[in-house]
Amino acid sequence: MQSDKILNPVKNGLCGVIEVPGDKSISHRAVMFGSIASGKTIIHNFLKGEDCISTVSCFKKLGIKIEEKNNQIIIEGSGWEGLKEPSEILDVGNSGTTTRLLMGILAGRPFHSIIIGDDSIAKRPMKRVTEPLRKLGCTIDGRDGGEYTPLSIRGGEIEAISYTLPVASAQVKSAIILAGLQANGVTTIIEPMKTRDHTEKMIRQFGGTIHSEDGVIKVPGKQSLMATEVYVPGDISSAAFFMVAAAITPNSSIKLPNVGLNPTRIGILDVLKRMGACIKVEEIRTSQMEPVGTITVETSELEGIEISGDLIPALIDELPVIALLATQAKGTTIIRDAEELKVKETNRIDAIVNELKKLGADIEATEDGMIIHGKTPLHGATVDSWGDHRIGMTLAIASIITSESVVLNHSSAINVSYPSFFDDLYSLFKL
Ligand code: SPQ
Repeated sequence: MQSDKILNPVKNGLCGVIEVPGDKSISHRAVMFGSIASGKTIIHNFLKGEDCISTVSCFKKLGIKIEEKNNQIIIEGSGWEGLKEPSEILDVGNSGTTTRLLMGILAGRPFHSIIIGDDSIAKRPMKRVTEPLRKLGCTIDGRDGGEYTPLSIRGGEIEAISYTLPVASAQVKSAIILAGLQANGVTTIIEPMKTRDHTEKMIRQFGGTIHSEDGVIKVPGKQSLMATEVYVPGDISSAAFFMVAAAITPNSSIKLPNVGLNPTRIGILDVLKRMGACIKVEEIRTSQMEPVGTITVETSELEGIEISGDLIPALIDELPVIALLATQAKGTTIIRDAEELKVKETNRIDAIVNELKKLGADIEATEDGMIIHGKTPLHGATVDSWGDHRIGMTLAIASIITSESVVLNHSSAINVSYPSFFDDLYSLFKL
């Protein structure tokens, strides 16, 4: 993957309206639920990023008819029984969500499958999912005792369990929920911290039952789901790049309509407000079960803050771009309790600290986060995405305010979640 891009700083500020693409987490889940439900599921505003395309490709290999018509994804599901033993290996590409949620679905299916992914997936920990699924009675093997891909899964009859999540992870929670839907009995999951709840919402949308109260989730087993129509809201994790761009660039204002505002995902709004950003959230409505609204951010005077604790799961994917934001805030920003960043597409603490330093940032890594001193002018340099879409987009946003051009190596990693990112970014440049 050699895709270098020369990025020039903006001269006159950023201005405009960007409708960011569909939410990645919700797009994955819509394909998965459409594939296990009975009937025709229609998905609107599906994210055509590489990760979600990997999910579609895996379910096609599992025998599900999925096609794209008039910009909609149409899935013909026949319930759980519609999934058939694949004759080919299931390739999840770069997608952790595909890997882990797929494992949960396959745990209850009476056949054998093999999951592989790219070099990044091969380094991401899977025992966090393998272990609870084994407790349900599924047979899983993989490198290092089931920690790493390739993974071999033989599913079948499974029994409900009660399980306390050792890490705050929506992917682990979702994998157990998806297995629990097929198990004998009621599966109980205890969540130490609230994580994104798109899986729970979508079960209800597809006519299923799930109870969630005070961090305890109960999933009755042997459930059948019914196909439905899904409208995917804009991805707040993609919108975050433009929120930060507007806040740190002089003479700028960016409006972002139709952005998903699920309370488990809006930590970035809290951070921007606490740092003193000029931000407005309006036109809030509920689209199906997900809140949606319009966010407007303008050039802002920012102050450093501390970001830690329960807030971390609500902004985990935004922390690289929040680190950039903090370089333009007066004072010190401390990010704690974010060790999960080390097991994403890259070690995102090392990646962002190394790359922002090359641009002149005053930033240091800690055991569980970062410390950033601002406000620091940024200069040109050659930087690298480390093959991680969120690192790539953060560095592209940084290049808007550098004093010279930035060369971004491996920029194509961005296609994982936002293939039209550069077109949208350049549309904001004022002449
Ligand atoms: O799918 P993947 O590769 O894990 O994607 C990332 C991302 O930055 O897009 C993380 F690397 O998002 C995860 C997120 O960090 C998507 C996700 C989900 O859809 O359930 C949950 C989070 O991961 P986790 O491990 O905290 O559950």
